[in-house]
Amino acid sequence: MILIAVGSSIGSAQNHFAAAEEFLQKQGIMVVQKSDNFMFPPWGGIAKNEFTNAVWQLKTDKSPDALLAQLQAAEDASGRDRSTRWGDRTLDLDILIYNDEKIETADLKLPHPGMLKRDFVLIPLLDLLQKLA
Ligand code: A4P
Ligand code: MG
Repeated sequence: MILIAVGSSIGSAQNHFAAAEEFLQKQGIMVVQKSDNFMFPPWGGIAKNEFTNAVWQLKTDKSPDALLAQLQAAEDASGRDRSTRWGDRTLDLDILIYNDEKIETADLKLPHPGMLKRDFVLIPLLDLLQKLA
């Protein structure tokens, strides 16, 4: 199972999420199930806006690295400004798990190290798992 965390705190999250789904589909990355969208206060002390967060299940033959590159391209297409880590963003797409892959490189950590500590990941994740049950 491939799961990603989806987040937005600048502009219309609905629009960014819809554009991301279409972008990924064109690259052969299918969104097979989506949690509801949930609103959360900004976490981490740097972002200032409210976030919309969700978790999506994907289906793709792409490797973890190739998937990450496409997620970053989708973020770029939304006008993402990367100058501030943890800052507000139009679109953030983080890989949570990619089957049972364990990866610890500078560019990709799997499973995502913060996923079990963040309510903005866990609550959408539970919603998604309920939909899959
Ligand atoms: N990277 C390493 N592992 C992964 C992975 N599993 N998935 C690297 C995606 N990327 C991964 O990410 C920084 C680098 O992480 C990338 O170059 C990639 O190679 P980024 O998206 O450019 O920057 P970032 O998102 O600011 O950093 P980071 O550490 O991913 O931050 P988070 O954890 O995403 O936190 N509050 C709420 N309520 N909701 C949010 O979604 N998000 C953040 C950002 C802060 N506060 C939030 C939220
Ligand atoms: Mg990120």
